[in-house]
Amino acid sequence: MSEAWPLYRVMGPESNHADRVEPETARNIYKDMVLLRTFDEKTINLQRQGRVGTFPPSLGQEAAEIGSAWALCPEDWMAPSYRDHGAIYVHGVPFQHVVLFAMGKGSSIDGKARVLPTSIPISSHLPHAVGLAMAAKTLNQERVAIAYFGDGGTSEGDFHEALNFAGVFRAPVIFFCQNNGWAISVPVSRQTATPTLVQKAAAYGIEGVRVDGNDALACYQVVQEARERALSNQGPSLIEALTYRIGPHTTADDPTRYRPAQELERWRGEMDPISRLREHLKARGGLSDQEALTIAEDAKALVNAAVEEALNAPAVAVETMFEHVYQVLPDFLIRQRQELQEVLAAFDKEGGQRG
Ligand SMILES: Cc1ncc(C[n+]2csc(CCOP(=O)(O)OP(=O)(O)O)c2C)c(N)n1
Ligand SMILES: [Mg+2]
Repeated sequence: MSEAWPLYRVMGPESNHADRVEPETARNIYKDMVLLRTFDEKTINLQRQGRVGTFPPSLGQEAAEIGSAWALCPEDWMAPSYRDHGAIYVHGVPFQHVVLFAMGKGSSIDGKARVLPTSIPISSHLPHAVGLAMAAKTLNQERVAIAYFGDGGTSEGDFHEALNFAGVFRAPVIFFCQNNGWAISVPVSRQTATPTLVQKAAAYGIEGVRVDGNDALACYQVVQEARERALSNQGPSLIEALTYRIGPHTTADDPTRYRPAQELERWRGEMDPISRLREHLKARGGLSDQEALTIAEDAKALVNAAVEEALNAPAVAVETMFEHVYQVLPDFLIRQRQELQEVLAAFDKEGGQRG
């Protein structure tokens, strides 16, 4: 059955689509992928030192995150999940914000970029993306919405409801599923009885595309094409980006307890998304060794400076947990906020140490 859904590839010997990415865009994608990995490695180290809370790394998923987000326009809406630090950064959330968010000291939204608050509940943001897409369609606005989620997300009712509604009403929305092989300790083979995730598109009468999720240029092109379809009233797309979560689910997880180590080798080696793009760009004359070194050094400097600043930033006010969900806060939440403020005030009065 998976032969009916061939992998869309741009790079490497098994390429089946021409490379249509502008040289400058391709370099920028590479730069942001290096930045994301540098940020990831740094944040994991800080977590191990007890200076950052639980963190979900993107290691291995840089191409899917960054390549896809580069195909969007700033007017488009993005509904991210907890692992999508790279995508939100590309879509306009300042890097400083991304760092503060990872450290639990800020929100993933800055009020300017069209990015929804990061969704921790699995797939609950998919209907929101459909709503945003329907609003754009109703208002004749030239924009799409994209939702990022994982393989595990396809088992949620919200996934099926969102795809069904979007299919019926031709909502200009892109469902971008990063199939990274695992939903915490549950392998994809226990997530679904179908050989692929993309084939679920057929049940909802929408376009389905299966892409090599470690091929950044392919991820860019498939999202660009899905965007064009959405804007020309051809409806939504489900994209399954086949990738791999090299690291743990979060820093609180130990994958050696459920995952065979040899599974990692290929994904760390020949399939590594960053070295694949670097070699591709070098081969087409779009990057020299010296430039690659400079990009790596610049990424380190940027990450170190942002992290330093974030470490020195004050802790976020607990009351912010009530923000960004409702435009007008319901009475019961106003009461809860009031109670919380009273408890905190009493705590402070007694000289308690917060944080
Ligand atoms: C509605 C809901 N159910 C369960 C959880 C607990 N949970 C957190 S992450 C996760 C696995 C998600 O896996 P996947 O969708 O593949 O995304 P990945 O973590 O691999 O990026 C689960 C079940 C949750 N956050 N929300
Ligand atoms: Mg997963």
